[in-house]
Amino acid sequence: MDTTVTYTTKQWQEMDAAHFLHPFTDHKALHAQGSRIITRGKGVYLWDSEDRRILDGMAGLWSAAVGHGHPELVEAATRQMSQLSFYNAFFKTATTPAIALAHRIAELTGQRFAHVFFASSGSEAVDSIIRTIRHYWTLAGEPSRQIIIGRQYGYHGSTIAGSAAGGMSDMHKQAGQAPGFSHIMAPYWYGLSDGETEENFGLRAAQALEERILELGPENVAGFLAEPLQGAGGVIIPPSTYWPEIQRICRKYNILLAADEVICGFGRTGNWFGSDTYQIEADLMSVAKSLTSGYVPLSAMLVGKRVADLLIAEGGEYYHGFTYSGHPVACAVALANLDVIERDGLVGKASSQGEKLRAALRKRLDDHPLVGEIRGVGLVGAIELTADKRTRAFFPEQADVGMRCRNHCFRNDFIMRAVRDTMIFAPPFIIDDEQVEEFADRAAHAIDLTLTEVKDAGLC
Ligand code: PXG
Repeated sequence: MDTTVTYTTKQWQEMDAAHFLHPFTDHKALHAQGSRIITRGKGVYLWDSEDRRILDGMAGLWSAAVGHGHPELVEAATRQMSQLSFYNAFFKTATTPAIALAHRIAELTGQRFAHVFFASSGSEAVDSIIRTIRHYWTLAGEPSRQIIIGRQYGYHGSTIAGSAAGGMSDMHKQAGQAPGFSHIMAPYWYGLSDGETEENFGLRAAQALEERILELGPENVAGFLAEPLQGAGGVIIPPSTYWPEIQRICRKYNILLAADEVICGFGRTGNWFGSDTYQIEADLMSVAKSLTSGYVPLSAMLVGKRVADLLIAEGGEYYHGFTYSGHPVACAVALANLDVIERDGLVGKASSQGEKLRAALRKRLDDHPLVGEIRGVGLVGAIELTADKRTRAFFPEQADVGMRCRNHCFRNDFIMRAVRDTMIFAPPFIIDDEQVEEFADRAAHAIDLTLTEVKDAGLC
């Protein structure tokens, strides 16, 4: 079936509504409106079934680091599929792309993470981390250490374990709460501070971890799981005081620190890992998204020395794995993707283009009545929409101002995500100077349209 021309847009929308259950979607609302059908992509742009060109400010879903349609990744997939489309790694076998990729990732971390376990999604990598942490403590002779501490607004995927570790209360309500998880406040200075300085707030938010460990009893706490910066929770960038204090607390109570680098990993923050940007010394990391630029599903759990030494020294069956752990095609695409990122200096570009993008946004929006803050690091950022620029007051939740702004973006062929009333973005690393200006123009236009709508609705 030719999936681009066989049907009209309306026919695709009808088939979509009849059969395709979308992720994280109010299906009733979507069916009333109809999906936008995306048919192709190149660089920072996507095209829909009406041949409208869309500027993709979210890189797919935080993933397309090298942009859409990169021929070298396509070629790597084709070559590997022709040679060996799949073989597993369960029964004393391995494929060459999986070995080469594990080796390459270990090198990229400077051998701080010398062991790599592959899965397909970020959720699976996180799930692997949780069970590996618990297994570690059993092997270490402290089996009572079961509790994983996460954070409000943390996002760690949508499996039962991922959603339980994350701090999204709506997900907890639907999925049911799994035992063995606890959550502390987010280091969200803009949204949660009591007027204290950013540095003091960062310390307070980190010390919530120590308080919780003492409440639960250190002998019951297995690990702390956190994104270097919180992506899906609204691009919450921690104050500079936050991570050093978290690190101190983890060391003091001997608990394992796991960095969920699914969004940050492989350049997004302007360094290879978010852990480099914030000087986090984690025991385990999860990566996905930019690992293959999202061309094929692939994720990994990276295991540091403390855990690997015990796991390997003790031996005994490790009862965990997925059919596609180390899928050769996915690993071959990842290797080609890392080649492109390295050769084209895309980690440095994420940093330099990110700075240009924030400057372009600030030039247009710093004085805008609807904008409370513009923040970012590398090529991930956020624009806070506010009802009152002076007090940074939030709009009432039911006013859905973020969603209104997202709709204006989308109608005008531009993609930013809304989290509450925070507009977030994470474009491909290959975004050039002209596209940075286009991005800022489109964002400013959508925010202007939102202001008019919000005023008309009497919300400010
Ligand atoms: N950890 C983090 C930090 C993530 O951002 C996952 C784990 C789960 O990955 P998978 O591949 O299982 O989806 C993620 C995923 C959004 C959005 O709207 C973000 C994600 C997924 C879907 C939507 O921002 N991040």
